[in-house]
Amino acid sequence: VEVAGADTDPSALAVVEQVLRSAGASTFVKITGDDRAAVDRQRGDDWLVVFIGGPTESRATALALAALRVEGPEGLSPGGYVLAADRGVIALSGVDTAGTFYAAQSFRQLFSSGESRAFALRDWPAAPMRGVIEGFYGAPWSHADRLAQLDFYGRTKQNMYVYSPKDDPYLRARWRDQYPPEQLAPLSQLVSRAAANHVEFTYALSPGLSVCYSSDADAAALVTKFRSLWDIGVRSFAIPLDDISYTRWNCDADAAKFGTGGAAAGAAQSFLLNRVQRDFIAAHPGAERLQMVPTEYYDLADSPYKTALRTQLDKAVIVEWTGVGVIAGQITEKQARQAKEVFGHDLLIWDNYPVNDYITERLLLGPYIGREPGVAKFLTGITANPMVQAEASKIAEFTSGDFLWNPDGYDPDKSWLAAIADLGGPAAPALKVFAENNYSSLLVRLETGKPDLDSPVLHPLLTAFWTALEKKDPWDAAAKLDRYLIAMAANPEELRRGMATNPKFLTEVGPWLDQVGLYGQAGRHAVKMLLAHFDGDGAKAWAERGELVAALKKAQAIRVPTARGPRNPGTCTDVCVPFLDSALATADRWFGLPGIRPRPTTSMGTYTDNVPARMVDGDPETYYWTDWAPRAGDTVGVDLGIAQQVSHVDITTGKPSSPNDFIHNGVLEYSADGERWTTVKTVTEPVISADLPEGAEARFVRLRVTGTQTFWVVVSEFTVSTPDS
Ligand code: LTM
Repeated sequence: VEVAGADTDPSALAVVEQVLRSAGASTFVKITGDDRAAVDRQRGDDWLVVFIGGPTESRATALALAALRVEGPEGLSPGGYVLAADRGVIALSGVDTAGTFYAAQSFRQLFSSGESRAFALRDWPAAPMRGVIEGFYGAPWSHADRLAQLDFYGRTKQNMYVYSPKDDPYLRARWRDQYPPEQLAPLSQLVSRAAANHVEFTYALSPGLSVCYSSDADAAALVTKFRSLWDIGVRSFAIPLDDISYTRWNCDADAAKFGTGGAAAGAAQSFLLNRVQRDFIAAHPGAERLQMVPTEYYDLADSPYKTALRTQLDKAVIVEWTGVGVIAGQITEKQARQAKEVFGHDLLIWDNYPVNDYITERLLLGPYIGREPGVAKFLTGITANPMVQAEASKIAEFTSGDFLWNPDGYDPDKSWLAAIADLGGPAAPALKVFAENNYSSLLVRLETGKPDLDSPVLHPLLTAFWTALEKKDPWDAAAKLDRYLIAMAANPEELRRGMATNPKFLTEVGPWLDQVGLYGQAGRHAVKMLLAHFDGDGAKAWAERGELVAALKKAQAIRVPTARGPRNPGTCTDVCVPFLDSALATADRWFGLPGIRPRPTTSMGTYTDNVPARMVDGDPETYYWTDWAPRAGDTVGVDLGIAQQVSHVDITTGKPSSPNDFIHNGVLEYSADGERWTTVKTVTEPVISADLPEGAEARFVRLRVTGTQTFWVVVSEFTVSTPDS
């Protein structure tokens, strides 16, 4: 029996009904109002009576809660709710309609977990704004992707979606143009779907590439565009001004009115935004607070620009901030407090995770980590910027939503498992293996101060295997490792079978999935090869080597399109590739084959397509180019696969057109294990040539930066010689 009020949230009712039907309820009686006699008539052993609706929706639930001796949701923060059950009665009561909807979502979760004891749950969100900003570069999500996302946000109690795809021309390049009707219709559908899921659809217009801040016509164009969105039901608006130049004006009038420099840019942006605030937001009762992304969105340093925003931008406007750095490894409570002071406005974090537009060959499937629970105290909320791959983004989005609801109780690993269960359903075990091998991100664990490993489960299994092999007792460790490699090898088939109902996800991740399978196969051959050699069976070891090379070649021939052209997907790269390289190098030494080419290593990113492989290709015309000026501690070097005798190192850095792009203060060093390093010499010049001490054993050779510099680094060749080469 469903007892609801005339104003009970229809989406909450739909969720409850769906849960009950899928649990086998066959007959429904709906009672609207608090007709107790009608309720009593239905009571009986086979009936479950569900009261739905908070104080603003249904009087009957309040009476039911009183009978259950459970306090109502009054006084909870927006979105809060009470969910209680005892002896055939369940009551769902939100402090507002969103709260009742969230009560229904928790009812769904508890019901599917088989919970049957009497209980009373009082629950509310820590952060008022919780959600996702579609704010990445690259192919925008499809309409179907967005509809699915909005349902997902509702299910995971997130209440914000910001529509801000960088490559939608109507948002940036052609921001003044009105949408043609055929483009407005799908937006209108998104707005309705968002409302049904208690998600605020925020429309974000980015005029910064061409706007004239002082122009009446441009202010009017902004308002006209916003009004067309208002007319289809949008009530929340944003003006992102990230990734634009603020030292170059788009019109002379701005130079004349505001002058030049950061302070002028802050004044100009405030001028325009204050007009929109006054002429549009304040003039439309029911409009949510305007949001903006400043051009300096990525740091805490005060500046003339920030001072201008702080002092001139209307306080009603919410300012966004990405943390310290565009991709903030960690965001601390202290930083959030400072950010609120330096920006002088209410803050919303634009969190660049799991976005992969800067590293399109990777999927970032690990949990949301590195944010101190206390940040929520200083913020209105967080919106996570996702990957181009909408379905695959749900893993990280689930966890960021979880953090925002209850940061103090947030456990990234538990949340991640719940995310895998939610997306994978019965295929969760296979999805787990897949995600475990696409776990990389730049976020940094609060507990360890380090990023998570690319393949956190495989890595310790490999380490244990090498150690056991060295100790000449490899069998147990090999068996454990092989069990996992079997799961990897079977992953493409298992996941494709298990998640056949989500073809979009499978299409998104196809190349990475194939690669997990091939690395699993290659890994198994590597283990068999090493064991065969250990057993003295050279013929078998040789055969396995062949299979290993074949699988590795296939894995490395896979390509995904990226902004920098086709690239090999980055599955398990930091773990699988070094393992397979080391296994091959070990075997090739036994077989007396020339060693494999050294693998380049770097901590400094890649500028455009000048990939690290170019510094070990033997061609002095090609070069690796870092993506930034190094900081102390940054490194560039080679991994030889296994420790071996090394006699000499030659490194050529800088190039004729950028002669200063070399390491100005650094050291050349080598290591057999990657942990203990020996310094060969200090480095201050672009061309480096050094003899290593006799008998030096190295697997890794690198240049380490010891002082800050403003120049980037070019390395055209990094050559290491062995005594017999
Ligand atoms: O982060 C912001 C505010 N802007 C852009 C995003 O659009 C982009 O997705 C991320 C990651 O590359 N970086 C940005 O600077």
